[in-house]
Amino acid sequence: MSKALEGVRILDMTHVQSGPTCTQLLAWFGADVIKVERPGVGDATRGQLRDIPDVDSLYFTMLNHNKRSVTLNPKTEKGKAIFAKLIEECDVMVENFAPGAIDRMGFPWEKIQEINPRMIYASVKGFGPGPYEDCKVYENVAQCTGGSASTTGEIDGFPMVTGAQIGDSGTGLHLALGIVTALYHREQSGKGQRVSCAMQDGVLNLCRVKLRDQQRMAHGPMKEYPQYPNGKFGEAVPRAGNASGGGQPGWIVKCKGWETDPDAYAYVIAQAAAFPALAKTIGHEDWLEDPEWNTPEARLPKIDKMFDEVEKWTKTKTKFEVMNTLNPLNVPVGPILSMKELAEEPALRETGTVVEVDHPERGKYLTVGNPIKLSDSPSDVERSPLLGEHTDDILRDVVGMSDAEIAAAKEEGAV
Ligand code: CAO
Repeated sequence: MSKALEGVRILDMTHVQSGPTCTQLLAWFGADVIKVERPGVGDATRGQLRDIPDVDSLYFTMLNHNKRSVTLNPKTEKGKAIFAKLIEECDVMVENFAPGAIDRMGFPWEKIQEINPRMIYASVKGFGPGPYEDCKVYENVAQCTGGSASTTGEIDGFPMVTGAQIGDSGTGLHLALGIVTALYHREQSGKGQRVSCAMQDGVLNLCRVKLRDQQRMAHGPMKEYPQYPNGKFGEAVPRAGNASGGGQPGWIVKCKGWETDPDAYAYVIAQAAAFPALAKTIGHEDWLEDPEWNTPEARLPKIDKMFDEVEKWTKTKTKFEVMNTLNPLNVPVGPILSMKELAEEPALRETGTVVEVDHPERGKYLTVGNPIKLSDSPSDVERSPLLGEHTDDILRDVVGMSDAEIAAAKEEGAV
């Protein structure tokens, strides 16, 4: 079986998280991803949050699998010539430097197109065109400016960022889709094009339902929010704690052991269709005949009381017992799984979603593998490259340089 993106060559000028997430996905699907790094320095994340001295950090290794690393400084004379040749030989170029950095290297889009009209040039920036287009942006800035933080958190608390990297990895995912779409388009048009993703836009896209709610507010209170009917709505979509946000009420309830285990909780959704089964299980068969409880409308003003009753039952069961009891009854439910539990989960190991990888300097470590499964196109996880590990190979085989030319380029500090 061949890999889906075999034959696609990617000039990877990405660093930190958003760009590398994108090119790692493409590498998993079989693209030849050539990561260009500054000679002697490399992607800054190689040295960030290090757990083992002088060894590439997990931050770096977990975002740069299946890639090759070439060191190259396109700001030198020789480096520019090598870089131009790489642009000629690649199908896609991806970068997420601060605005203007690639232009300052001497390679604006017009020049890239001139060198290779089939090139797809993909960028992540913090913001799209507008007042903030020149800003540098990291994950939490994107979460705050994209609508996530203002809609996340305790009902009466301050805005909150989430652990999921929706600004970085989320935008990397968007960019990957833009790239394969442009590759598909190139099949017919024969031409490359620019693909741009702003982190603010990516986060807002993931917060789509909250912009929906902003408009719903004009037509009366949103009944699924915990502010209804006893609290207050302001002018903007409020934070809703752990309310499910959809049409079905949901909440996080304590499970057996919660006093000492910070993750002994489960999310329970009181979907109308499954309510009779839920009520019976928690010992509230009486609710089924009681007009105060037996319709979603009657329950709505006292959702908190309903979950208090659910919790009285869940506190007597472990989160897995809650899952195993309610799931067969069609009650939507999920245990709160810790990272430790996810790392140890056998089913995730079997599907390749959690993978153990061997690294020559750090030894074995766990990573998240490709979460997108294709039935006929396998995707294996291979360790990240050491800094410049493939410089000679790439200069020889892709750029077409002789050993003497490679030695001279090294001498000049171009690679
Ligand atoms: N050889 C020589 N120089 C190189 C090089 C190479 N191979 N690769 C990069 N550089 C240079 C660039 O040319 C640039 O120099 P100039 O500023 O002089 O033009 C510099 O290194 C990189 O600059 P940067 O401003 O991108 O890096 P930073 O660490 O200061 O900022 C970040 C990081 C992420 C805030 C910024 O890159 C950014 O806003 N990127 C876009 C948004 C983004 O992707 N954010 C998510 C990051 S993941 O959390």
